[in-house]
Amino acid sequence: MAADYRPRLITRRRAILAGLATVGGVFIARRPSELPPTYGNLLRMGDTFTYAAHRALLPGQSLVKEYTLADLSSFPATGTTNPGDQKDKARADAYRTLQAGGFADWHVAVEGRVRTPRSFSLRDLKQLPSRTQITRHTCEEGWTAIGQWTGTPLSAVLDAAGVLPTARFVVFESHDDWVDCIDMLDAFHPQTILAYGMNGRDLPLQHGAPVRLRVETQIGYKSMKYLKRIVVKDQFDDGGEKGNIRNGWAWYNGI
Ligand SMILES: Nc1nc2c(c(=O)[nH]1)N[C@H]1C(S)=C(S)[C@@H](COP(=O)(O)O)O[C@H]1N2
Ligand SMILES: [Mo]
Repeated sequence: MAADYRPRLITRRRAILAGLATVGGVFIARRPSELPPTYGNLLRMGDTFTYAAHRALLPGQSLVKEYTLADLSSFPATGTTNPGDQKDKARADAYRTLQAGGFADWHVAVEGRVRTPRSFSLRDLKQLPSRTQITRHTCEEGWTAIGQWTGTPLSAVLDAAGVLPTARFVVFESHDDWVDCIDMLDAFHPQTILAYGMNGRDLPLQHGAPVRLRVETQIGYKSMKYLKRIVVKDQFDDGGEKGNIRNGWAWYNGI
């Protein structure tokens, strides 16, 4: 499976320029065979177009720009900054307990359409190959920041569990009760990582400790903090009430 998603070392900028040169033909010739099914209403038609255009114009695994240490900026924390403070007491307590133990008992489950459902501790993740990348985070609220992230490529975790050939989406759940998903192209993208380090240190509490997702090909809210569970699915899953589509956010928001 992983072989289908082998990285191609070409920058997204170059890919976009090359793509635009032949936009009409390329768009028709390389239109993704199937779009995620649940965009639902008229206002979300732009998302479908963005998704189709990205999937058609960009070679699947082109990399986003990476920066140098000299480019690091201050990095605000938004949304949940401590799941121990959330209203739901059971969830808050569960997170506090993990935190009090230095996350030694934290695990992320990898389930669903995989050959071997597994659970990874922080230590397990650190024993898999690691990747460090300095990237620009873009929040839908209008700010950007550059940070360095270290973690395990999601592809390594998915390969360890053995994704079944029919699988098409990867769903994520967090300790603050977020649900979101990405498609296989983003899941196996070389810069999509489960990050446990930020700017050379353990991932701080406010930025998603102990492990967050980094989806560098999409806008900030796709990079889920406080990861808890990963479920591989054959079908698109909008996350129901908790999912970002029903809460007015775009499911696909490529940059
Ligand atoms: N679990 C969880 N993940 C989350 C959020 C959140 O509130 N909870 N906020 C999102 C948004 S909108 C952004 S911009 C980034 C913020 O990451 P940061 O707090 O490290 O800057 O995380 C995203 N992932
Ligand atoms: Mo955001």
